[in-house]
Amino acid sequence: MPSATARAGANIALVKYWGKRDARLNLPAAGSISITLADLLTRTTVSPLADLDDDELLLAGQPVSAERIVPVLERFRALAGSDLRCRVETANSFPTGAGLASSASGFAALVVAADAAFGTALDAARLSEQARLGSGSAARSIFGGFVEMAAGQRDDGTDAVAQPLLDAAGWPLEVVVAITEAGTKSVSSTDGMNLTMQTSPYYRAWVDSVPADLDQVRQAIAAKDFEQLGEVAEGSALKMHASALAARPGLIYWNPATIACLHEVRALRAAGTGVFFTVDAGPQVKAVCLPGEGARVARHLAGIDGVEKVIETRLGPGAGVEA
Ligand code: 2P0
Repeated sequence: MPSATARAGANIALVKYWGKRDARLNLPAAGSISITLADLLTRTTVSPLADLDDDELLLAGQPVSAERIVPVLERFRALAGSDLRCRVETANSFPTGAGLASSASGFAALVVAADAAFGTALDAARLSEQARLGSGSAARSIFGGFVEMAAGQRDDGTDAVAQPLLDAAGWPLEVVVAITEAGTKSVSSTDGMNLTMQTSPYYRAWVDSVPADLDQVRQAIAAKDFEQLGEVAEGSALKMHASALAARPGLIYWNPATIACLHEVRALRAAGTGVFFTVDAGPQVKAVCLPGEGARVARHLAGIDGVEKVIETRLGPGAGVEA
């Protein structure tokens, strides 16, 4: 069986995913809307090999535990009627495990490469479902541009998949990522959302508030209304963190530089720059900018004490196989 290589971009949610209705099938408690990024890429090669006893995973050339990817490969083996174990080689173009959504681009690239290697020819919705089983946010990285993930209603999760809303060229927003702490991660997203679900008095209110945000963000994207998009997206990020802060023990993902960046983004906006922020389960700040504003926002964020690095990117395409 030939090997196959795929690429996928990380994504950042504008309406956040934080909580599950079914942990075993990784079904989200609510929908989410994200943008897929062009330059924060995972590249993954899947090689089914006759001489392997177990699946193997190499991250940037180093052997690491294959535990999280074996179930994904098992499903492709079952679909293909194959028992071949795989060598999987993967590398990220950005820091891994620091709140930059490496599990999203990672599982999206993995399922697209596995689908090609095993010849299963799944359509995009089924690829999104397979990616979701690896990591909820990965379902969105199958598609480019603006993407909506459905919570779905079915118990088997076949309707909990993402779909594209608008491609990257349709509204070419720019994104600046301010890295305030490279290479660390306090509490994983999976653990953080479990703790929030189990202990935060604000969890239910958070979940109940998501559908209205989805409606408003869908409308803002259709109308290219940047002001409305930013207002709802900042609110979604802050509400998600508020629910996590109220868990026991409270989850504090931010550091002083994170907060300084949030204030700087609001100061830039007050002075006329088209920009809003969002923050995921880590200390990095993502600034979403109107086309042409990214370089200026990057200069400002790079000047903040505690910002180690800024990455400038833009909206990008969905996951795909490399020729
Ligand atoms: C998001 N995050 O919507 C939210 C906001 C982080 C904060 O999706 O348990 O790694 O694997 O489904 O996908 C990160 O959560 O969690 C995430 P699992 P995942 O982007």
